[in-house]
Amino acid sequence: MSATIQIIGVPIDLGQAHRGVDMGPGAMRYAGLAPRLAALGYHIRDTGNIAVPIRETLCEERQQHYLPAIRQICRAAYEAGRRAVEEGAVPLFIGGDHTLAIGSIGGVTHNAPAGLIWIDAHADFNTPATTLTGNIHGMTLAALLGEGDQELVDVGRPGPKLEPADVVMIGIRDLDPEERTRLRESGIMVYTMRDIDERGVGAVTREALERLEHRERLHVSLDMDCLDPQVCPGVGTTSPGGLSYREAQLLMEVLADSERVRALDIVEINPILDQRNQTAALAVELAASLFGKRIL
Ligand code: EXY
Ligand code: MN
Ligand code: MN
Ligand code: MN
Repeated sequence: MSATIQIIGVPIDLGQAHRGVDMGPGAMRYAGLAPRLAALGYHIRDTGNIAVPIRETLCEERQQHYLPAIRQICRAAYEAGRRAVEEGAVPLFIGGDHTLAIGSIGGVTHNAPAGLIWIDAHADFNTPATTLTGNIHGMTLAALLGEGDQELVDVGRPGPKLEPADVVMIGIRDLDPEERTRLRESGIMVYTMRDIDERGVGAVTREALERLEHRERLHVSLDMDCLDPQVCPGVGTTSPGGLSYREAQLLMEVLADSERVRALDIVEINPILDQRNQTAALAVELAASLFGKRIL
C-alpha cells in the first residue's frame, strides 16, 4: 500500500496586503503538483480548497486586519489537518499566505507533538505589540507558541501548539527590530542566511534535524520567499540574498533522507507577481524532492 498525500488548498490572502496570494493553490495545481507526486509512487487525494471569503466582502473586518475571518479559516485548516493525520495521510497544505500555518500545524499536532522546520526569509514572530504593518502573516509563529492575540493562540484547541525547543528556523534574513529582540530571547534555534553562507545548507539542515531529535514526526513549513527573488519572483514579500535553486533543493533532499516528514505547508506564492508560473513550478519540484525524488 502506498502512502497517501492529501492536498488541502487554503486560498487565504487576508494575512497580508498584496492581492493575488489567493491564487497560489490554483497555480500549484496547474504546475502539476498531483501528477508529480503520484509519479513518485504516492496515492494523491486532493480534497479541494477550504472556503475563504473574498476580501471585498469583509470591509467591516479591515480595521482588525481580518482577524475574525483568519481565525475561522485557520480553524477549518486545523480540522482538515487533524483528520488527514488521523486517517494516516500526509497533509500537504497549499496557500495562500502563511497565516494558514496557525491551523495546519495546530491540526497536525492535535494527537501527538511534532517538530517544526520553518523555512522562511522572515520569522513571522511579531505580536500586535511589535508589528510595524499589522499584517497577521507576520505573527503566525508567535501565535503557535502562545503569544499575541488569544483568538489566534486558541485556534483548534486552547494554548500554545509548540514549545520553542520544537522549532528550528532556516533561511532567516529579514526581521523587524522588536521581532528580532523577541526571537533572540525565545530559545528557538535560528539558522540565518549567514549560517548557510558560512557552513552550507547541507550541514545546517543535518544539524537542524539533530536539534529536533526528540520529535519523531516533523512538519515542514515552506514559505517560498525563503528563495532568492531572482529564482522565485512570485511572492508578496521578497527579500534579497535568499536560497539558490540548488540550495533549496538540497535542503529538501536532506529532509527527505530523514524519512521523518509527516506534513508540509507551501505558502506565499503570488501568481500575479510571478513570471510564467515559475514560482509554482519550483514549489512543485521542491515538494517532489521533499517527498523523495532522487537525481540518480
Ligand atoms: N515582518 C514583516 C511584518 O510583520 O509585516 C514581514 C512579514 C512577512 C511575512 C512573510 C510571509 O513570511
Ligand atoms: Mn512566512
Ligand atoms: Mn516570508
Ligand atoms: Mn492597524
